[in-house]
Amino acid sequence: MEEELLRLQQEACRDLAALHDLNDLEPFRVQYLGRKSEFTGLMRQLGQAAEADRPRLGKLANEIKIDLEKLFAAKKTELEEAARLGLTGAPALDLSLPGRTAPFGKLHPVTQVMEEICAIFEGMGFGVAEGPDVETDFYNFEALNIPKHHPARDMHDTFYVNESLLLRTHTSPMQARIMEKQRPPLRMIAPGKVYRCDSDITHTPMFHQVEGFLVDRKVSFGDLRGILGVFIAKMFDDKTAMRARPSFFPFTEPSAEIDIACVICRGQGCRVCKQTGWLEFLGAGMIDPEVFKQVGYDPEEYSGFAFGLGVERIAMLKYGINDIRLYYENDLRFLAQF
Ligand code: FA5
Repeated sequence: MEEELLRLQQEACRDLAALHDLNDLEPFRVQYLGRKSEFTGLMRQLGQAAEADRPRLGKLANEIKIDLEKLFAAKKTELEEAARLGLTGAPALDLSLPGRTAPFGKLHPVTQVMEEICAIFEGMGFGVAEGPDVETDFYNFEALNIPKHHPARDMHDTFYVNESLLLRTHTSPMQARIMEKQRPPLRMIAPGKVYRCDSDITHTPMFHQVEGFLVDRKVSFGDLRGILGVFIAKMFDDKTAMRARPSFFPFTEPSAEIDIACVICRGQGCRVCKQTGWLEFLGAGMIDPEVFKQVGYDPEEYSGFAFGLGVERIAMLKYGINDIRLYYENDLRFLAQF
């Protein structure tokens, strides 16, 4: 009988170890621990054993039973946990497989271009300053020689917060804010967000500009061309031609619209440049004496140039994107390419 008990114990342990499925637990219990199991049959036969052997065999049978019940309970917990984690039936863990790397995030393409623009001007000695997105009517318009009811206000489609506060429509207010605090010589850029009630494939209601200006004695339009020429060569390449067209801004005189040779067709004429060979690039000019008077500079002593460029526009030219709205749809398939 002792041999029978030990054999059964061995078989049960082997079968239990081989179990991998919760559904196989009940058949196992019936087979080894159930009322009709071979083991229960052996327990019943104990009464027929020699009287001297009975206590020892009884003790052994009990120990085996308790042991098996414990192992069975532990197996049940193990399989239930595996099922909860969804690991049932999964192949054994292969520790030699390479790990899964978390994808890296990247800076938004507009931020990348913005940083590149700032780095180029910083390399030419320009300082960087930032100003408020919610601006006063005074700095956004009045200080820039755009009084109330001036037709130039129509160019800006302004979002007003109240009578005297608005979302700035350009970064030019930073000219006045910086100049009234510092004396020339000045060489500054002011990057930031600007807002206009405007939306189509080349315009968004929020976009980025970088304002730049330089004030000193004897600054000329030639200096402006020189600085912008270096900028264009670094941003694109030194074969990219530029030209200045007469334009109008109330805060610069003379004013110019600067174009660059189309970066897609190299000036030959294509759909992007509407067959002209040129792309509008930024607004610029010599700072108007009226602006100098507002900030207390003597226009007889000082002169300076200013320019304002649209960052999304440059990013579109640089990457050959023809719809500005793509930058703000947050489609990762688009953004991940930069
Ligand atoms: C200005 O905003 C002037 N402050 C620029 C300036 C500064 C002139 C200093 C002279 C001296 P303009 O409205 O043209 O100018 O805008 C400048 C650039 O911003 C445009 O060339 C264009 O690239 C970009 N831009 C204008 N509106 C939008 C818009 N809705 N969405 C995206 N980019 C725009």
